[in-house]
Amino acid sequence: MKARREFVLDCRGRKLELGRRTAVMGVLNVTPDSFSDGGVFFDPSRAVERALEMVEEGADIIDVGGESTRPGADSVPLEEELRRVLPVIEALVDKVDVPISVDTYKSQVAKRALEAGASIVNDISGLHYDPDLAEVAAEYGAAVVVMHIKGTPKTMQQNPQYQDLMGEITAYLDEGIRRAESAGVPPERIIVDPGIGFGKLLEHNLAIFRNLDELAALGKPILVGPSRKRFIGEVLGVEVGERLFGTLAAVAASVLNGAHIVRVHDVRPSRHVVDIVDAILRVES
Ligand code: HH2
Repeated sequence: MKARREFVLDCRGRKLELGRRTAVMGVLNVTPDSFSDGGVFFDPSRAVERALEMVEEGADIIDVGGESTRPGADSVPLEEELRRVLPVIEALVDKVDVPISVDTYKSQVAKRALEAGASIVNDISGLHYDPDLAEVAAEYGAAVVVMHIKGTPKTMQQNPQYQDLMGEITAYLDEGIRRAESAGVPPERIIVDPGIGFGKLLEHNLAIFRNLDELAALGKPILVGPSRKRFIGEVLGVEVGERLFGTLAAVAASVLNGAHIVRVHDVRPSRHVVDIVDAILRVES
């Protein structure tokens, strides 16, 4: 088993140590239609309550999103996305001590979220959709998650095919890193993510978990988001509400294969799993 490389992620001055202890990013979808928790936290006060609960449960980052990117989803107009995420971020910055991330590919949403106090931009397009996003992140000193997607949420699951899965993901992420760094984002503020379920069939998702350590060649912390996703339903034959144990298995596999951060809805059980896997990884052999 290879040791994870250690990093100190600078999120607008807040330092997050990565590598010895897995960081848990808690998902907060302020949407009516997200695939697993749509509508549950659409009310801003419920969303804030859930964020506080996730911090209590061991979340190291809260990821606030205002647009579902589930397969087939349409994009949400800018004003609507702002109306969803801003009140929640504004309320949270004074209440939580952990970095807040904004899950958006739109530079104008990122800008307003960073003005409100967010410190990470989580871009599912890996800086490939909005040409201004990298500069906004650089301007505000934010950290950036560069994620791989093949296509767009609307069309990504229409029979995606790869010649060289890990090679293509790595090349796409490498290009995202290049865009971030040439816009002025410092190298130590970039995270990479293979994008589980984003333009991938079951065999692709499983191969990503198995070969995740190949992404270490990019020299950045690795984030993986397996939470409640369709591949779990495909293997186990269970609906979205019954995917906790499958999620936890994928979380364990991710950390064993080099993930530094896991993005999950179920923070407490994930925290327990990563604490155990971290302890195993730290023991002298
Ligand atoms: N997955 C989703 C959304 N954002 N960001 C990163 N970095 N990595 C992921 O794997 C990822 C992500 C999709 O999950 P969810 O937010 O639960 O659903 P929806 O897009 O329907 O809101």
